[in-house]
Amino acid sequence: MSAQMFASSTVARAAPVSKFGKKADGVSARKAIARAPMTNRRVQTSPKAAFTVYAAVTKLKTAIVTGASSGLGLYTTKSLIEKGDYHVVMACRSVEKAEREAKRLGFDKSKYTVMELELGSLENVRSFVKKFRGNGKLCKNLQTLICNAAIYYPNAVEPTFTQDGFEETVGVTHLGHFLLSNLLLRDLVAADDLGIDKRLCIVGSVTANTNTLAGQVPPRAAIGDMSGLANGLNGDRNKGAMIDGDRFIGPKAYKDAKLCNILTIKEMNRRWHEETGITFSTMYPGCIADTPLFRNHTPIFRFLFPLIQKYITKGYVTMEEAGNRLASVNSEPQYTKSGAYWAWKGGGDQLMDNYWDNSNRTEAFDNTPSKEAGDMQKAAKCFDLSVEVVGLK
Ligand code: LMG
Ligand code: NDP
Ligand code: PMR
Repeated sequence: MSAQMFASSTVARAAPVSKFGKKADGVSARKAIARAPMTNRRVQTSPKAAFTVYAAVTKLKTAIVTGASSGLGLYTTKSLIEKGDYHVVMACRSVEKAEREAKRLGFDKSKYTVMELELGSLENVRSFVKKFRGNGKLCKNLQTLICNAAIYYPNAVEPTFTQDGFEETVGVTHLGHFLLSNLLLRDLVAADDLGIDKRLCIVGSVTANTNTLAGQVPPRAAIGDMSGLANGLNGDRNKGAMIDGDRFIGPKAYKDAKLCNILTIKEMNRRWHEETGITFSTMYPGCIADTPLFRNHTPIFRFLFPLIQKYITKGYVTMEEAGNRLASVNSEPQYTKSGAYWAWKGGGDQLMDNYWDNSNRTEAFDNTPSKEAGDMQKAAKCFDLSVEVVGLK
């Protein structure tokens, strides 16, 4: 990929530069995708013969899931494996934990591969991509990248830092994924046509969306002029460790990172959807109030939070249900609208006027982003700054 790929002014909105553009044979990536044989859609006359041929030609689609060793990522992996036609790359910081969890949930060994991915190290992200490319079969069948991992320090008063010196919450949850998804875009485009479109999903959150009640709980997400990001997020508790350059606040760093996740998808969609055909999406899975994400909260919070979400807001969803939602967004035909921010009805997780409507909890809709999450000038600026900070330019 050339540096040109990322050269986009936040002011001038030129047509996307053609960077996936040419495959070895000079065919544009989009056309190459369109022309690839639809191997798993062949029609046969005899059912038995059809089955034999189907089994022989059907390839497992590869899905990469980051943070697949816990919570939402683990149950998304389970859901994809249960679909039958996926091989999941569990991209995890602890290979041992991921193997243990896969075994605990009884995953079919032929349906997953655990690979080490430490999102707090740019070098590790690059080496993950290299190793993934080294596995020709998995790489060739790449259908979706699911950026799910995150960390949350609700009570932190002092920032901690990634190996590259970025404030850790944003470093892992936004910047690590930003580098990963930019690098793997090329592989998504080049992968075989598996009879289904390619997807790239970064998990968002209601708490980043200030047009919801949950998003109004202080401290609210706000990335301001992004001066902290521009300076590399390496300040101290008083200045420069937050994206807005201001004083460090643990829970705000998480909500800011989730805001960047949403903005990244909106901007990737604007830049690349048309050219690559990839469906870019983000989503709010519901309030999975009992995952280890809240491990650093007080015990009283961890006790009350699931109860309140279950019985009062009704925003609670199980890890299983949330996993099905994220797996569906990456595999089902009803989620091919690129640039969408999916949320599910019910549970007080949407805009004010729908708050207590719990009559239909299964229907997903493209949620209206808050002013900041839908600000395309900010999306472009955040993207360009992130490109510089992770060294893509
Ligand atoms: C703070 O801690 C940290 O202090 C701060 O530094 C920062 O880290 C922040 O953003 C993170 O967290 C949280 C602290 C204060 O809470 C606790 O540690 C105590 C546990 C409180 C649990 C609150 C969970 C809230 C979940 C949703 C609430 C829904 C509200 C109801 C809907 C109303 C809509 C109009 O936490 C606070 O912010 C204050 C806590 C106040 C709790 C209010 C809850 C109201 C409901 C009370 C009913 C209780 C019944 C229990 C369950 C019933 C089951 C039958
Ligand atoms: P968990 O803490 O259960 O899972 C987070 C995953 O991220 C874990 O696998 C964790 O690894 C991994 N991870 C953390 N740090 C790193 C790192 N440096 N490098 C690589 N992987 C890392 O949380 P959830 O399942 O709840 O969260 C999943 C996603 O859902 C997040 O994006 C979160 O923002 C989002 N979300 C969650 C909500 C909820 O209510 N729980 C609500 C809205 C959104 P390890 O297993 O080693 O800890
Ligand atoms: Mg919230 C309908 C109201 C609603 C919903 C759906 C959530 C989801 N929360 C709601 C309301 C409230 N919360 C209210 C009124 C309060 C003040 C009492 C409140 C408090 C609260 C705290 C302290 N809520 C929290 C916290 C957290 O630490 C969680 C957080 O922000 O993590 C980043 C959280 C959440 N509330 C939610 C959801 C989904 C979360 C977890 C968000 C995430 O993981 O991205």
